[in-house]
Amino acid sequence: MTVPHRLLLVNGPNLNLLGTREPGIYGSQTLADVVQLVTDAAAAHGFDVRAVQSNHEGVLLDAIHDARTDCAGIVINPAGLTHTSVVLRDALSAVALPVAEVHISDVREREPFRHHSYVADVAVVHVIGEGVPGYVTAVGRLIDVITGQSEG
Ligand code: CA2
Repeated sequence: MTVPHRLLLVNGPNLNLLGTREPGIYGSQTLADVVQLVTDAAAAHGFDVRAVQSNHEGVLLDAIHDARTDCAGIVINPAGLTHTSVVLRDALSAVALPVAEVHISDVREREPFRHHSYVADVAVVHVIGEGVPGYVTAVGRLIDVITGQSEG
């Protein structure tokens, strides 16, 4: 079977507020900027992008399940669900696509409750604390995994 040239970009709860609040932590770029950057980075490698952001966990789970049929990998910033959600982790594990986990801020340097990620060990790429440009780094590294140029 040929590998689809499409990535799913998932942004979790509250990331619709990017660029409107807390610029000291998350910068001033918006969610629309993130989607454009990821779309352009993927296009440079011949991939297109389906983007979803939701404040509802079930919507994110459905999008991840749907990716099974037509995506080659998933770039995800699970936001606060990173630290709480076994069901999100189970969905990512179930679809068995390569996953890149992105965090804009350096969660390792923040409150202790942000230090654990339920997603970390189902992801093959981790980009943490590089700001919004970290999404672009994640796309490049994930596509290297998909195309067999890297183990992750
Ligand atoms: O650093 C990240 O990317 C996070 O995933 C962002 C989450 C946070 O819960 C994680 O620990 C780290 C928060 C997303 C909320 O985004 C906002 C953006 C602008 C203003 C307010 C919230």
